[in-house]
Amino acid sequence: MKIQQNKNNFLIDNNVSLEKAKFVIIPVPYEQTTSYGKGTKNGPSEIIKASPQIELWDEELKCDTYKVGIFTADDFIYVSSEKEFFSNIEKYVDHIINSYSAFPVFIGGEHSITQGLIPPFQKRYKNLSVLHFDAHADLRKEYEGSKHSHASALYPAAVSGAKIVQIGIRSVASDERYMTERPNVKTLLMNENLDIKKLKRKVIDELSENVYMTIDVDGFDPSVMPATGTPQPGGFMWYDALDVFSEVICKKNVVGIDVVETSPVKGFHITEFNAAKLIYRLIGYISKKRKYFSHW
Ligand SMILES: [Mn+2]
Repeated sequence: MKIQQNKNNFLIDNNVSLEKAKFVIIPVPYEQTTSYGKGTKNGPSEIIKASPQIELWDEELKCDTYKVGIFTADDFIYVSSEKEFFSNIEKYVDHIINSYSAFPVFIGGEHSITQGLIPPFQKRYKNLSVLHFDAHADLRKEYEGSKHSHASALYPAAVSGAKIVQIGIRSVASDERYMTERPNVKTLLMNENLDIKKLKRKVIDELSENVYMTIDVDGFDPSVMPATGTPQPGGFMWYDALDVFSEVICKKNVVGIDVVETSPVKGFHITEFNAAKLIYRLIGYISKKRKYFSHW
């Protein structure tokens, strides 16, 4: 399976090969089940398009993180059917994480892609837990006739028995509430966890050592990430979210990340800029954890 380079690179055009890269960005412009605002299929390309506007020198981490090598893979696209897409993406992710050492960062697309992203990590890493950052619980068995719905993004992982720690949650349907009562699901409602220091402690206590992070941009407050299909008031502010993400990356072994549900609005660029900055900062935290730069 040959992984082609994207015609547009995240942040900067460089000639790093996937073999040498420390990070691989994988755009997944999948959109089949969005229930309200459409446009997540344009999320990855607009985030990548905005990314060269982000300063390469990271003002928090005080380094040019990109120098570690970031490879941008070609879009992983939907061809014919949901069933085929999810079976293909699992094989693709399986191949990437078992053939290359680059840390994978997936950009969605709608949140259902996470259903295909997590299983290969569960095969590869023992006792994988999931940090789920979202306004919505996404634990419905199916929604509007599809079990691959964005509203069911975490359902398969939950029934697989993986520990799932949900933060930012402020929208739970009555027919998915029973899922939040499973022993392996910890739903930390936003309104009950406004003290970030305490929240960080709970999150660290609940997660296992190996962690996959799935970040729906609607977990942020709409003032931070306004362009998303199903927004909810009262989400995470920028620095609080970074505080939680950096803590998890520092204390655990984070093995993969996805950032989903950016739904670009023409002429209104806040969300794709902020998502690009978020992805670069997360790459920075992982680089720091792995001591890719000597000054850390
Ligand atoms: Mn959501």
